[in-house]
Amino acid sequence: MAVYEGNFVQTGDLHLAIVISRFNDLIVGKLLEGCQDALKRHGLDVSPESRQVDYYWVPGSFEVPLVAHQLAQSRRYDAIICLGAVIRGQTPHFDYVAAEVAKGIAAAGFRTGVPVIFGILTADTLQQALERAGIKNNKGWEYAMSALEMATLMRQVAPLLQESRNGASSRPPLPGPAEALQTGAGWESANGG
Ligand code: INI
Repeated sequence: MAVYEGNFVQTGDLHLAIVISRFNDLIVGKLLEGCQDALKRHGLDVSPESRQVDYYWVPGSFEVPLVAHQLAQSRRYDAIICLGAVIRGQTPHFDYVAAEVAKGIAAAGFRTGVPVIFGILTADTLQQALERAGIKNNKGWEYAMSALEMATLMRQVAPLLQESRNGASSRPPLPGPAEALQTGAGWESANGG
């Protein structure tokens, strides 16, 4: 058995990007503060001179996935944190904006293999958003912790993929879907057939 998990201590050589939506900047500014606080307390340099953390500003949450996807494709970063706030009371198209942003951020991660953290706060009211952005707790902290955990985990997962691509895996690969259909392998061998 092997257990792989991320950690919050091997942060010295991580490179992160934070994509920040300006819309609802009262809320998003607080999320950014929480996020920076967590990163700093885990050893990352978040200063303006930082070579570890870069900041990318976009007009609204809707624009976040495009930038996050391109940054992930650049392969410069171990993780990308997306920050924004979509508040139901402020827009009749809340559901469209929130759903598109969630889908876009998930796609950026899936397509590139780089962790892209969903730090888009969705709330019914401004009051609720404020509570989650510092009054009661600060979700920005959680988003930063998720980024560290995923970045350090993926440093362990990525070599497995590389090994299997090089044919150097210590375990024989399971057949892929097409191969399994052709040969009937997979289900039978897994079940003693
Ligand atoms: N952008 C947000 O980040 N949050 C919102 O609540 C929001 N509202 O209410 O509309 C919002 N709209 C702007 C949107 O993200 C785009 O920037 C804009 O539509 C231009 O593409």
